[in-house]
Amino acid sequence: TSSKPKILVTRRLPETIEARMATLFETDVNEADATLTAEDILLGLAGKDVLVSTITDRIDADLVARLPKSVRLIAQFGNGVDNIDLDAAWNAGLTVTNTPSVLTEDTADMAMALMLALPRRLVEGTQLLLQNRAWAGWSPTSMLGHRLRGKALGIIGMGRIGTAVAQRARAFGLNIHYFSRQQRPLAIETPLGATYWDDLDAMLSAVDIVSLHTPLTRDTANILSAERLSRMKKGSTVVNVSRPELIDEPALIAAIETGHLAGAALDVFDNRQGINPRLLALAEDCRVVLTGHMASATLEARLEMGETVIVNIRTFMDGHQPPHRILPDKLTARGAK
Ligand code: 8YV
Repeated sequence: TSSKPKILVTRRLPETIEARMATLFETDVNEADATLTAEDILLGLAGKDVLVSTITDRIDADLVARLPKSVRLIAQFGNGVDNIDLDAAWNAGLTVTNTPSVLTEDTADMAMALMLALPRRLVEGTQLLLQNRAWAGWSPTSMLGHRLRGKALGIIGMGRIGTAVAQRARAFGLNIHYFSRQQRPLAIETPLGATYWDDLDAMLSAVDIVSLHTPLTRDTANILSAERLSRMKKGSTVVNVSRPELIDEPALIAAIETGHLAGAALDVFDNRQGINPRLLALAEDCRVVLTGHMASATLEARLEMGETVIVNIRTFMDGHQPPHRILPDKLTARGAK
């Protein structure tokens, strides 16, 4: 038997990453690329050292309790780890790592793309041409949208991604407001021209666009509750490239239907029973822009995420502290969904 670390990879990864993993580790990849059941994960992990997981793997307390003793590391291919019951993992003596930083800029780009898509009617403009198979030609009053410059953007969660969004938003002439666990140091805040709010409700009633950049934890679940959505300005919008559970989705849909909110641009939405038909109807009406969890979906980010997973595994298996270990005091673990 080889002394190489034995790893189970639950989803297909870019070819070059799988190839590198295959040379470095005894690698078992879920070729089917469909989400594995808990039973399949357990079967696949027999005799393994490492589980390479993604957001689609639900690693709850029950699964953690049943993991083979040989498994000591959960190396998440991804930044958010809300699919993992961190408390259970830590209590079981497991190390958990993630792949932050490498997807920050791409995710922030997508937030800007969504932020622009709504007021500049990007999807509607394309659909119109496709439906008519023709263009009616320019007119002074056709397809008027709204200017982004000068609007107030409220960022919820000013970590790496929130800060990258703020940098971009500043270049677009937005006035930046943010709510975060802590105020950014002035050295960061000043160049961003950002206003810190310690009261989320107050910020929500002052901004035109709300963009979510907080991880999903026990504390942040439903952070945009029905009550909070009702505090938002009439005609304002929501952008979400984080997690669906941060928003009371039925309340968001209702707020757009009644016209209280002008719309939403969502890269993440509740898909447990498929896309809510009312959300689809709003998308058809171009008041909602929908994409399917694409914010970090660039080849470049995926390759760097893969490399980061490899570094985490190698350092851990060499007996060192992996660079992207998630420490128990870092987050309030929410536990697996
Ligand atoms: C990843 C994400 O693709 O990194 C995250 O938190 O949401 C996604 O962009 C996914 O998590 C992969 O596990």
